[in-house]
Amino acid sequence: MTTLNFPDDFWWGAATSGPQTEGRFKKTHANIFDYEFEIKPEQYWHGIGPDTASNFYNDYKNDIALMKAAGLNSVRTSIQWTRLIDDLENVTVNPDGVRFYNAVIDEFLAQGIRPVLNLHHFDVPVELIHQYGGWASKHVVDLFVKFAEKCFELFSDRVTDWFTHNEPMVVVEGGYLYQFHYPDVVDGKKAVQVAYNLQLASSKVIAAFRRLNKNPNGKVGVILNLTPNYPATKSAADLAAAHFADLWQNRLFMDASVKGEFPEELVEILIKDEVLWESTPDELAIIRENTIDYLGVNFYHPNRAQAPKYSSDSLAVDWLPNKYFEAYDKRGVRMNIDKGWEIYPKALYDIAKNIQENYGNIAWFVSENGMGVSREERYYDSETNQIKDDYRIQFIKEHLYYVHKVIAEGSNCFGYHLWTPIDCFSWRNSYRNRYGLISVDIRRQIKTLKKSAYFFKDLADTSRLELHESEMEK
Ligand code: BGP
Repeated sequence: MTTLNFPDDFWWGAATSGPQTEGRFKKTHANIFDYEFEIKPEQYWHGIGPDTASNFYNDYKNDIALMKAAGLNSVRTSIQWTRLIDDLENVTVNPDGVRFYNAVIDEFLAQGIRPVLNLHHFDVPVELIHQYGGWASKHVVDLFVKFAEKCFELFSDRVTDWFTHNEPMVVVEGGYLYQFHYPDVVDGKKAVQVAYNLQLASSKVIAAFRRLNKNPNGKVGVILNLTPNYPATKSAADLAAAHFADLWQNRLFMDASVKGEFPEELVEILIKDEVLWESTPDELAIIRENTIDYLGVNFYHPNRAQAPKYSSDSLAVDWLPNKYFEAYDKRGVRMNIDKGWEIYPKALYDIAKNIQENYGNIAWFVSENGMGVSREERYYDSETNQIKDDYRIQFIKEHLYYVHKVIAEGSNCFGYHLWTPIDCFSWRNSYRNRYGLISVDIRRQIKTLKKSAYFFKDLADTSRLELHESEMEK
């Protein structure tokens, strides 16, 4: 048995988002999920949409008390643009939205929990897609900046920790390449513009934060889903594929957010392929001058890449980034079979080393990590009235082993947030995979601490983790 000690002021917390918890109650606008559920409810697991979610809008006090009971000292959620703003063009605020987010922030603070607020968690107002083409439009970028300005004016007196986007690459992939989020477009050139516009939005919001933030301790960052792209083999073709995947999936947002510029090599490829984004010198200056204070890293599973089997240099195929790489499913690896994701904790170490060595050792935290499991009621234990989620505890421990190791080697990591405090709505998967420390019976809205919540409370209270040999070096 080994004992690992973490820093005293470490963020022990969990992350969620507005659209996945609040429910649609009293919202003036529909985000893409609200809308899609109206028109295609069958796309959602068991026909369950975001309209009630985990009822955080009504039940936030009870939920925050449960988060406290699970030991969380910091919690990330997001402000829904579709709740806070009434008139999206003229940016007037909705009084009930302001009341609600004030009440949530004050309740977190009253419970001694640090509220961490994100501004965009995939939940663009659907009418901005219908009117302007969503993130493909720079007008939408500017409307988002105005929404962010309102957030800073209203809440930055009490909230010190802000993030511009959650996983912008998922917006690009889900909405414009691989059809897992509305508007389900497949258009590589548009995807490139959307990626650029999301970065521009993040940088402009950071500029606004520098002007409007009311709190001397205030900081702003972005949350990126990063993973090494491990090549399938050491062949030159696979190495080149993994290299491009890294440029596209990781370095595009990472370099622009931390260093203020896009990777030159990626820009050259996009120019050669005639799909580069439209930008202006003024915009590029904004990106250069408004880099992040700190970084959130979401990590669930590693990516592996191989050379594409078929060349898409054919005239019949429009440009897609997959011209250069294809996902590689390695055999014989550990899997979370419910979600279909590989479990490989060491990747978190590799991510951290990359941040340490290539990004000036910028301050960062694990902003999401977690294990989604289906039919979790299988693990219900009537004696303790708990879901005995030992697999989740194991998953957390194995990842924390590497977080500890890399901190000991000088990495500037200041926290670990699990996805998620309370089981929440997960887009088209709805409530299929449960990730929470706290379970929710979605019909009766009864919430109960799982075994992992008690484990997490002990961890947060002591900043100490006991590990067996078998839980290390996975
Ligand atoms: C991340 C998102 C979260 C959450 C999580 C779990 O990509 O930031 O919003 O959904 O993944 O994944 P899933 O919901 O697909 O199971």
